[in-house]
Amino acid sequence: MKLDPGTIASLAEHLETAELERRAVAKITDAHPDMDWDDAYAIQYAIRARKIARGVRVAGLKMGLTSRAKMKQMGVEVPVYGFLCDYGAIADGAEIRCDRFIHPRIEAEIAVVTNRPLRGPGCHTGAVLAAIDFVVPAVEIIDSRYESFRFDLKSVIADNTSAAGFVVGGRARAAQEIDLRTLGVVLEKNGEVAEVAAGAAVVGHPATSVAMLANMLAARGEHIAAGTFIMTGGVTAAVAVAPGDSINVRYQDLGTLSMRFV
Ligand code: 0L1
Ligand code: MG
Repeated sequence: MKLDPGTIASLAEHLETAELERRAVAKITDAHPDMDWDDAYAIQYAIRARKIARGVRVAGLKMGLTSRAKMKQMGVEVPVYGFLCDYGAIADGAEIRCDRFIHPRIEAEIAVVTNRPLRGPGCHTGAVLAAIDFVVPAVEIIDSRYESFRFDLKSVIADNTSAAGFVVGGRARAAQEIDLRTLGVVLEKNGEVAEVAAGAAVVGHPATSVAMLANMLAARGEHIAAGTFIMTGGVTAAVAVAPGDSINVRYQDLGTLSMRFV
């Protein structure tokens, strides 16, 4: 690690304050160009510890930058992970106030809930499929705390991978009932098709994304506990939303999620 504990703590406070005050800030690598991957995750974990200390509950985990579309959109090559907060849960069909966020974007995702622990290293797609209790459709609301969504990978990891909210609903299905790779997704914004994708957009298979998560956690001596809700990553590029926008995301075999931004 390149940053000392005091700097990690102050960057965690800086980024969390930006989130809570809905204020965009410069990417932190501008002031700390030497920070490394361990520093980036240390800042994210320090943000998580701050929230837990205030009574926030971790609602699940997320993988980010898992699709080619997202990697291309953001100019990066490696997936990242973060955590979801209880206060980010939004009901299907809700009206969502844009002033809760700085510059929200949405991503259509496939989420899973596990029914047994998953441990790396060596976790693989088959092990994940055996551990999925059910699959549900989800939409993530991302809201980078960085000005104009301009960041690099280390800055975005520290910023909890832009996590801001999530909508879950539709129809829960067993993983054996559906083919997660060919599962089609159509994202409509204001009645027009904005994005079309299939599950394979997520590192080839959404369950592979979960295996990658287990293997990344293993590097920190952690695992995915049974009963964990996991967003496997956007199948599409992120779509910007503004007051007045109405969103429908149609998932093959899993129903539709809807929301309106005000
Ligand atoms: O969930 C995601 O893929 C977001 C990762 C962070 C990058 C971004 O803000 O788009
Ligand atoms: Mg996402």
